[in-house]
Amino acid sequence: MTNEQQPWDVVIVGAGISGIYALKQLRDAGFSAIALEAGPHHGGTWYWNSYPGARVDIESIEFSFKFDPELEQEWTWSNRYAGQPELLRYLDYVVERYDLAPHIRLGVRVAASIFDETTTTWGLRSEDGDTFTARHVVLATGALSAPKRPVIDGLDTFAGDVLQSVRWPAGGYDLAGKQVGVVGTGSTGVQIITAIAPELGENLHVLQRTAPYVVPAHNAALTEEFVTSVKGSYDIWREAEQAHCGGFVAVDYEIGSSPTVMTLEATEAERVAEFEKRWHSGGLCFYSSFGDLLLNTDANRELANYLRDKVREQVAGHPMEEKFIPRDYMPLTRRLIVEDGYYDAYTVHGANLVDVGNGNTFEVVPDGVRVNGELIELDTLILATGFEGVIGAPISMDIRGAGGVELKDAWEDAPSTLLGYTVHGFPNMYLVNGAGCPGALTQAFTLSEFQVEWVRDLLTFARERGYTRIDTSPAAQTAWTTHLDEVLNMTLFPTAASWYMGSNVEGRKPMPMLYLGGFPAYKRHSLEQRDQGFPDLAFDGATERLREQPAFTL
Ligand code: NA7
Repeated sequence: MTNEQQPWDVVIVGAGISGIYALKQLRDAGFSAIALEAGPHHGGTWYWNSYPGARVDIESIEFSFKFDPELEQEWTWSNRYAGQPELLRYLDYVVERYDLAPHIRLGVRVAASIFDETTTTWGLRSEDGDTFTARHVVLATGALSAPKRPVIDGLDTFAGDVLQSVRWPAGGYDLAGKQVGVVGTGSTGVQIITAIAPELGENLHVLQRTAPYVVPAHNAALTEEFVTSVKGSYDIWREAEQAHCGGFVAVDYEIGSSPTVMTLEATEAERVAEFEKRWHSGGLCFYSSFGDLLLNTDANRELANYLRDKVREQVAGHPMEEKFIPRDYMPLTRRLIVEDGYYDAYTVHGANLVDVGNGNTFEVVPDGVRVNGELIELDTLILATGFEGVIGAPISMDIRGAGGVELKDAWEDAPSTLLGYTVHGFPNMYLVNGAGCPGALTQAFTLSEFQVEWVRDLLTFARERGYTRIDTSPAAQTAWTTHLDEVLNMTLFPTAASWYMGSNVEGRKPMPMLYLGGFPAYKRHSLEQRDQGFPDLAFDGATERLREQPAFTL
């Protein structure tokens, strides 16, 4: 047990992409800072998700830091979409290059963080009883770090091995000769199924509740010519990312653009040509297609029909053909799934698709699973059942702000923040890639870099003026939360049960958690706040400088 009692200027919780960058930026700005990381290695998502087939769904040349042009030139990605091992090597390289490892405490899972009014510090305690004191706390705990424990009858009775995708055994797991069930056909399940189907064939049983929309990645080794061209024009790529709604822009190895007309204004031929272009490019670029796909049900239906036809082409003649066709949600309202060769798992390798949704009964028993009373014997059950997204990590900790108010109580109905950075009543605490920002919908490096630099600027502003306590204007927090809700309700996102809405967790009603106005609008609001001297933050209790009627508009 360690007792690092001196108040650090900043304790960062989490050493994934945003925690690593926060450590770099805050130390460079002269703050004493450490990062506390629950895992035995830094890397966050890219450490924990070591399951077979784990790979990023945004192109590697974009899914990387932009803050140091030298780093961009030094690092060369091998594949269009980097696999988990390569992404972890990249983060290792960053940690080593900027000498950050001495400032990361590994194996420290923060259990509690309590604000002390008398000293204006946070006291943090780990599950093992280590304690730390900090003037400021940055929660860089990740949007997808708290695994969801699915509610499945009999799950605890299973006699075989249960593997959770996000806690894959560090030394690997030998699937050879085993009967294996996979629960979950989101991005994670689809990657696992595709990776293990060639080895398992008909010994693989996919327990699907909802058929997904899967688009190809067209992953490939990057050519030297392409890498050279990107390295010669990285500034142009990065500028385009900053202006893009989701912070990533590649379409078919080039900086893409969106159609100038809306879906239903285009002719049928133009629409199909546009969708085909994105299908042949591969990846998430459907998000930057017609501007109304996430706003208009009729427009979205055009894409749904197109994607359903693409699925049908791939499974035509399969006895379960109809079960592969996604019908239960509108495409893009849950993250599109990017994978090459998913349907080959069934049509070539013979994996079994088992429908556990649509009113079918599904329970786990000691020998396997029973679906509609019929036993499927299994040795291993893989849970790719998702995460308690966005708020899962913060509310799993005992975080208590001024007056002992608990964060999980303050956020009981929905998380409320100012611009996704601060929470009223929780002074000197900052979120990065958490609730209230465009996290999950903006690529993680773009967003993390921007948010971390904003927090750094805020702390520098306060230090220069001798302020020690920073709290949030309740009126501004309400205004931001209202704006976030209004923007969300302009979109189709609320129609889907998804981790974006918190409604993938059994028993939880949908709640607005993310800002859907796009990264450029988010940036504008953040920079206005910073450049006007943070008019919605109270420094050392001085409330008279706060804006009286804060408002946010698109
Ligand atoms: P997701 O996208 O939340 O997918 C979870 C999957 O698990 C999904 O198919 C769920 O079915 C299924 N699920 C969850 N609970 C159950 C129960 N109780 N019974 C049967 N099936 C269940 O998580 P992922 O990890 O795949 O992806 C998360 C993000 O990581 C993704 O958006 C990318 O950004 C990367 P459902 O569809 O709810 O019927």
